[in-house]
Amino acid sequence: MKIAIVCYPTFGGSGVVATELGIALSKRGHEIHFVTYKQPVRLEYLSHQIKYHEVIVPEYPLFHYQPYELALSSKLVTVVKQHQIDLLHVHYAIPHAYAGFMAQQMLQDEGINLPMITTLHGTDITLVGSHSFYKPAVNFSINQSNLVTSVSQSLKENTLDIFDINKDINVIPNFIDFEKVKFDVGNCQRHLMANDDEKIITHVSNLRPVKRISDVIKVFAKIRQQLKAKLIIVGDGPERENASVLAHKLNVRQDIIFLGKSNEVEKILCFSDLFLLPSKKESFGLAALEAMAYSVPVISTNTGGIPEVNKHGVSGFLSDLGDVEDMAKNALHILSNEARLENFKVNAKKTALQFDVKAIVPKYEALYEEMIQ
Ligand code: GMT
Repeated sequence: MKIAIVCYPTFGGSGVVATELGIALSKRGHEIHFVTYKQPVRLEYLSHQIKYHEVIVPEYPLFHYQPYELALSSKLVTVVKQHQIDLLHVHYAIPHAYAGFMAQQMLQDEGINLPMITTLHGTDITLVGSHSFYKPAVNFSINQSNLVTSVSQSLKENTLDIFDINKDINVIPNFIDFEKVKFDVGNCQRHLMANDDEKIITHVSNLRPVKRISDVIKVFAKIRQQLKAKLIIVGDGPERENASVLAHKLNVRQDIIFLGKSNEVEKILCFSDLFLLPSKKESFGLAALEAMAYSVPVISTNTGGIPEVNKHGVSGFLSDLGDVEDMAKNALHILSNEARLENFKVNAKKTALQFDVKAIVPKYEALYEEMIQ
């Protein structure tokens, strides 16, 4: 099949999933066309099976807001016609499903049928899409999609609660390509980050308020009272400064390393002992799944779709939102006994293996087949 994928090309989970999906589909013989404003960060190579089409929005002083949806839908029309695209897969409803619908309409005018599948990722529903500024347009474009998927059962339920949806939502969880999960001893340089007698705790996110970075720091400070440890924070965002201030206040700043944005998270995960994800909302928690794939147990909240990924008492522990006491207690339970830590590491990986790309991608392919028939 020839598939056009629209996504955010940034470090966010939806862009990562869309990119990994495109790569996996290309390896299964499909021709993939990414249509977005920048080459996706995880898209390291282009080939005859993977192409990237840049959406350019020229600055024009009359416009206070440059019309990205307009440029995207026009670009889609061009790409679909030029490459005889069979179907369109948009990731993240805003504004992609909306632009996709417009492209469908324009193509229909020329007698071209372009089926569209929309994958809902989380904040497009729970944070941004539900705002009254966007809600009617998001509701409309979800209903106009030929097929809709969500990355967890929890997100499906949220969508049905918040919007007036008149179609079935297929749940297809996010995934990991285990062929890429390799421990390269040369790259796994634990000694650069911590001493042998220190545990390494990791958090990866875009440091937005929804991620509750202050809880990450508070949990770490409690752990640090009981054992030697370093906290590595990967990613950047608006809460970074507050996190640093709180770390000073709790007297743990010297044990925290802020690494900033990175697309080599595996180099950190390979030597991490524990992963913290105390999010307020999380439709899935791809960062937790990636950690588990590298045998890192997860201490998380029990919000949204996280319980569908992190299994309480198996791959880590789940706590109520904001219960930093419980999170620290669970973290210390895992970290304070080497045999127990090893057991959680093994089980984290086993749990993650249920989300192997090989099991998940055929589910998308089945929907594509259904759509183009
Ligand atoms: O988590 C983020 O802030 C990024 C966001 C995105 O849209 O890129 O992530 C959402 O989609 C991911 C991939 O499906 C999920 O793993 C995240 O849980 C989800 N984030 C939230 O629901 C807050």
